[in-house]
Order: sequence, then structure tokens, then C-alpha cells
Amino acid sequence: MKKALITGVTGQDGSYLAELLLEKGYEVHGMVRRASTETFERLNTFKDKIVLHQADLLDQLSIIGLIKDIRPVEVYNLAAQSFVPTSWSQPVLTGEFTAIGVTRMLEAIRLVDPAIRFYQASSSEMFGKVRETPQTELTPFHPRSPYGVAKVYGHFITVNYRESYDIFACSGILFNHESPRRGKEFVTRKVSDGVARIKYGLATELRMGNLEAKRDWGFAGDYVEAMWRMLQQEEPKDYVIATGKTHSVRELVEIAFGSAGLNWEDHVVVDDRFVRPAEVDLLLGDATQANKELGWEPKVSFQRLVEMMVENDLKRVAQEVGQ
Ligand code: NAP
Ligand code: F7E
Repeated sequence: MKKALITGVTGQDGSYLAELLLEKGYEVHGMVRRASTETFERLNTFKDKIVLHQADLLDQLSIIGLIKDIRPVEVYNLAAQSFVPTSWSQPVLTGEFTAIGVTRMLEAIRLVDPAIRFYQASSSEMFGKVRETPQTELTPFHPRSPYGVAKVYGHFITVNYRESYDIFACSGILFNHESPRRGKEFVTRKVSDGVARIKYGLATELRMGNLEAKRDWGFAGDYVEAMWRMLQQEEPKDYVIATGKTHSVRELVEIAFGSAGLNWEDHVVVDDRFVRPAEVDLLLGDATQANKELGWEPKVSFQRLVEMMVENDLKRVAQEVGQ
């Protein structure tokens, strides 16, 4: 039985990846940080099938101890401070988790067993003020937030450990991916949750930031399959994972409100508090390399993704209000 370790297992992607690896017959181990209350909501339906261990990206010895105890064959490093606006209010912490945390993971692998295969959760936020469209594995980076800067570090330290120590380390440059399990502060879930609250009379308006920003949005369930495929190749490489289609936040709200029979213009209020100090205006990925070499392609369309998220939140809020 192959053993895998997932950091960030309590997050959106961690939960989908854990399910996928269980289906594939892996023994799945997850790293969780200590908290005064548990954050295992996304793992509820399969928590008894995985093994959780306490360790922290900020603590080198805890990571070395973890890898020594488990001796996984694959490590997926998904843990990070992943919310872009927080990276301006907590830039140092974001650097510690999202940038140096990657080095701590790689150092632990180098010391314990350099044969372990490593996946790093890199991000389209690294392209930032984009130099070309669509963005590929060869597009230069120009990050626009402390989060993006930290991810550039994480990307290059992964490439560097591959080149310096011959570690099988891959950096997946993933464009935005969403699901009903997305955190409520990210725009897609904020909108689907907002639509449901308005539909059931718990709110009348939804305050938002920049409606003109464009993103290449896919479904998280499709994207974790690409992570796994990267680690099954003969050679380690970096891959862009994207749908190849872009939509504005305005289109997102239009579809989301429309799917619940509401008109977004009656409810959405633009509020400067949600506008960022520096914006990533347009992201559009070209996943041709992943398609050719990994045989990967996205299955869920943007329209279906948004509808799925709204349906899920409508059901949840209906239960909450007893309808
Ligand atoms: P998420 O839902 O925010 O999950 C982040 C995870 O990291 C959580 O499990 C969190 O644990 C954990 N974590 C944070 N700090 C930690 C620390 N110091 N020690 C241990 N664990 C820590 O993020 P996601 O959307 O699943 O994304 C997964 C990864 O992919 C992240 O690295 C993100 O930056 C990257 N990424 C995401 C996207 C996307 O569109 N979703 C695109 C590109 C790249 P708690 O539950 O304790 O908070
Ligand atoms: O914003 C705009 C906002 O917070 C998307 C993370 O997973 O994907 C994610 O980063 C866009 C931005 O995601 C609101 O200005 C407008 O242009 O959902 P988001 P993100 O910043 O793209 C990348 C790939 C990651 O790696 C990250 O970890 O939507 N927007 N109004 C808003 N965004 C939010 N959150 N809230 C608003 O009210």
C-alpha cells in the first residue's frame, strides 16, 4: 500500500486529494496544526479512513519527525496562508508559511529520504501583472501581492531542490479552482453563500470589490487529479493546470444570482474595502503540456461550477433556517 502525506489536508484541496488517494488505494496521512478547536469539517465523511498527525509548517523539527515516522512515498505540500488580502496585513507570516515552509518540507525530505516524491502547490498568482496571455510554464512571473511573492519563492526552491539534490519535486502552477468546500472569503464562495443568504431573507446586499478582474476558474475535484498525475510521471516537471477560459467577477455574480432567480444588480454593492492595493487583472492559463503529458483535462465548466456552488449553499442555508 503506497503511503502519502498531505499538508493542508483540512483545506479545500487537501480534502479532495485525500478522497482521491483513498480511492486509489493509498494509506493517507494528513498533517494538521494544533488549534484550540478542530478544523476537520471538510474531512467529516472520511476522517476515520485517514491518519492525522500534528505538526506545523513553522516548526522544522516537527516536520522532520513526521516524515521519519510516516516514511511516505509521496508528499503533497498544500498547506499555506492562501488568502491573498491577508498577505498584505500579515506579510511576514505569509512568507514564513507560504515561502519558507516549502524549504522546511524539502529539507525534511532531503534529510530523511531524498527518494520521496514531492508536490508543491504553486499558483497562477505568480504571473500577477501578466507578461503574456495565455500564461504557460514559460511565462515570466510578476507577482502582485506578498502571497504571490511567497509562492514564487516556493516555486523556485522546489525547482532548486530538484536541480541541486535530484529530488523528484514538481511544482503545479494551478489557476483558481473552486468547489462547495471553498472557504467563504474567496470570491466564488462569498458569492454563492451571499446568494443563498439573500434568497432566504438573511441579507439584502452583498458587498464586493473589483468586478472587472478576470480569472480562469476550474473545479477543485478536477485539479487534485492533476497533482497526483504529476507525481506518477517518469521525470519531475512543472505544469500549468487551467481550463483555458477566463471570466470576470461580474459574469460570476450574474450567473450565480441568475441561477437562484435573482438580479445581481439589485443586491451587489461595490465597496472599496474589498479592493486590493495591487490587483491581478487577468489570468488565463494554457494547460497544453498537462494535456499532452499527463492526459489531464478539466471536466466541469464555469457555468456548472457556479450552479453547483449556489445549489449547495441554497440547500445548506435552507436547512439552517428550517425550510
Ligand atoms: P485552503 O483551503 O486555504 O487550505 C490551506 C491549508 O493550509 C489548511 O489546511 C490550513 O490549515 C493549512 N495551513 C495553513 N498554515 C499552516 C501551518 N502553519 N501549518 C500547517 N498547516 C497550515 O487552501 P486551498 O484552496 O485548499 O489551497 C491549497 C494550496 O494550493 C495552498 O497552498 C494554496 O496557496 C494553493 N493554491 C490554491 C489555489 C486555489 O485556487 N484554491 C490555486 C493555486 C494554488 P487550517 O485548517 O489549520 O487553517
Ligand atoms: O479573488 C476579486 C479579487 O480571493 C478573485 C487563492 O486560492 O486563487 C485564489 O486567489 C478575484 C480577485 O482569489 C471580491 O479582487 C472582487 O481579483 O477568490 P479570490 P484570488 O485572489 O484569485 C489563486 C490562484 C491562489 O493561489 C490563492 O491562494 O475576485 N474580488 N470582489 C473579490 N475577491 C474576494 N475575495 N472578495 C470580494 O469581495
